[in-house]
Amino acid sequence: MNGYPDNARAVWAYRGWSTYSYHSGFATPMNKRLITVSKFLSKHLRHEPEKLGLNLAPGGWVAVADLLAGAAKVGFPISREELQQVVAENDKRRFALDETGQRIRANQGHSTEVELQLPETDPPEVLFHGTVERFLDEIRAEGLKKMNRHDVHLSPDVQTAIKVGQRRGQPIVLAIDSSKMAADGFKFRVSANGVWLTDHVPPQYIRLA
Ligand code: HQG
Repeated sequence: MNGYPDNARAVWAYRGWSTYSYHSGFATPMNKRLITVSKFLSKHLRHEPEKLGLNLAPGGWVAVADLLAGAAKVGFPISREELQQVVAENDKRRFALDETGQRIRANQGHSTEVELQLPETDPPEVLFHGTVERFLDEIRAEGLKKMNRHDVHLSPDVQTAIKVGQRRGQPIVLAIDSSKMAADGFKFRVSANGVWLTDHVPPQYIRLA
């Protein structure tokens, strides 16, 4: 890995950085319910749609009516208003309604089989990946792998990558030479909420940010 010191440098400068998030971090009583709904939606729209009797259509879409019926059936009733509020206010725009408002999907983050129908897109010069120190040796050896998800997730800016890394501890931010990757034939897609997706990032394109 280029520019990789013996002891990986933690991003101490960002210590204490935190933000409001529906999935983690600071939660006021008022948004607690929406956090719970957001987690429920992530679970079923990304990972286990079958638990609500749902099949993801191409693009990851399910009918809102089916989702609400499935949720009620498993004892987690959600109102249409709550659903709309989560879609509109979710900190990372994790979910989207289609133009008719009758279908909903997770914008990214799936582990279940789904064709998201995102077009290949030229990436910016550099992309970022937030991780933690305990993964660095493996990342240095094997590059970034998609692990349990469909794709490797990359962030367009350092702040977002810090947030991603912080989910697991003291964040380490890696910079990815995405323009070089694209020139070498690697494909990139970008989700509706600005997460860059690719299949694998070999170690030679990775350095500490
Ligand atoms: C690490 C969240 C060992 C990788 C976030 C990461 C993001 C390796 C973890 C989205 C490795 C996978 C995705 C290798 C990668 N050896 N560890 N070769 N290659 N890793 O959660 O990128 O809140 O699947 O560094 O904000 O952390 O769900 O991916 O730590 O956008 O909407 O293996 O999930 O969004 O973890 O996060 P994840 P991620 P949501």
